Amino acid sequence: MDRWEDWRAQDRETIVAVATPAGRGGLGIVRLSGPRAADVARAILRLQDGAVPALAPRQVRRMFFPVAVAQPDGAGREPALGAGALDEVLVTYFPAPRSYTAEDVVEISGHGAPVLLAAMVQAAVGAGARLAAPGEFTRRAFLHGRLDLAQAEAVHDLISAETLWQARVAARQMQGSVARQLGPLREVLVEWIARLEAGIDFADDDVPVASDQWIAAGIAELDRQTARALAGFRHGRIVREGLTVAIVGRPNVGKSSLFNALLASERAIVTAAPGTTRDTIAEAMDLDGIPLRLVDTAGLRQGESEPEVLGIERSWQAAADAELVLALFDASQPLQPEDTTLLHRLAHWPHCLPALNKCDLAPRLSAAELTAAWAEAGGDGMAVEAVPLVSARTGGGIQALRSQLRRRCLPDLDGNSDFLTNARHAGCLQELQNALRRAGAALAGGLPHEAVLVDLHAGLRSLDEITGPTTTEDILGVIFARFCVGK
Ligand SMILES: Nc1nc2c(ncn2[C@@H]2O[C@H](COP(=O)(O)OP(=O)(O)OP(=O)(O)O)[C@@H](O)[C@H]2O)c(=O)[nH]1
Ligand SMILES: [Mg+2]
Repeated sequence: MDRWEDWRAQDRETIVAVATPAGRGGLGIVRLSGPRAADVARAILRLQDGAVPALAPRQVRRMFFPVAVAQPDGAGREPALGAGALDEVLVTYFPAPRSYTAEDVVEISGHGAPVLLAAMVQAAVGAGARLAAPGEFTRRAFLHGRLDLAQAEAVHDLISAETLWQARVAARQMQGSVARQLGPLREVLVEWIARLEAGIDFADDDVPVASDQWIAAGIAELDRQTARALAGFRHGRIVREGLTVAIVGRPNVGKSSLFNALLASERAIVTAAPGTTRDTIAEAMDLDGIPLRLVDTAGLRQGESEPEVLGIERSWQAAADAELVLALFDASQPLQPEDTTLLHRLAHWPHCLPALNKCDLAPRLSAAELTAAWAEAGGDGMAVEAVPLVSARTGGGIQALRSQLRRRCLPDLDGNSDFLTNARHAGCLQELQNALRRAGAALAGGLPHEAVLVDLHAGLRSLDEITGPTTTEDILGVIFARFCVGK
């Protein structure tokens, strides 16, 4: 039996799982889905008078989970309330197809004690349900056409979101933003395929065959659109995975102090002695929705001891690994030789932002002097007013620095949250682009249109893998296995 058939057979079973996270909570939800969901709920729940409850569609009903169901102490004994209720629950019944899975669904909301929830699941299994596999509820929603694949994956992203921004992007994708974004591209691709097919089928008739020049222009336009969608993925990946910012500078300029100020926590040790930080420290922070990994590093100078030299090597490694390097200088002292060395080393790095700290003290190094030194070292023309001026001690300028970091991380985002965030989707688009380029090359090489069509069809399959209709079972298996049980 192949996996599709296997899944369809499983669909006829009724599944059960705890939908709320493991652990204690005020409330906990047991979810049932499948043709027998209502029967199973009726078998394990009772009304206050001990009667078997009726389930009204889309209405919340108060019921009881009887002790006798949780601990049946004799065969054939009717689960009456007599000995009492283990829990008082609220039950909602969503008949097919207007439910999350498009099957009959019952949600039992009880108190969030793990033993109680486990007993309810156990009772449901006793009444004929089966434990759900990870992601099985969402997989059923996909197989029944309630969600496309990109939407189903967005459910996982929403649950895993660590910042509100990520949640917002995932929520839009759950509402179908990926299909909406790629829809026009797909339409044009299908049109070209149809045109070429018609040209071949009716070659002997009077259907005008598109000129190679026209087809080539069409393919090139598709390629441009694909490239645009792929470019959006760079931002999308940042939203999804975040990025790393490393603070570097000579000893004592206040890197650890700034690290603490940005994190709003005394995470790193700060002392007046240069060479305090010996090893890199990384902490996660939320930069207005972008998950950021902030790295504090050992001060850069000619190391005096082996541990210091090793620490300095790690600083450079951290800088090399970071998407943005914040190069920190001390505004209360003139530029030191170590500062100049650092400027020279960083000047040609693509993502470096020089900044001035200790601006609460009498100034001995201005933003103008720093930008002049930066330019002299070979750095790109940096505007004097673009240099962040902060005081890690008083907190002055920290908010402005945060905004500037955000702009540097995502320069042209403008509140737009419609872009690809999923690496699998980007991979499919990359495949599409490769196919389009092969098609273009086939055409330019004078190959027959049949050969061009093979590539265009391959491109369409890649595009369709994003939202699902032509996705292979293997990919589906991988996607839904990442979900937690109960989703
Ligand atoms: N006045 C003032 N002092 C600061 C400021 N930032 C840091 N300092 C002081 O500068 C000294 C060095 O601070 P650190 O944060 O340890 O400097 P660092 O760059 O991490 O130093 P290393 O770990 O040795 O490389 C400490 O005495 C801090 O209190 C600031 O904005 N203003
Ligand atoms: Mg330090």
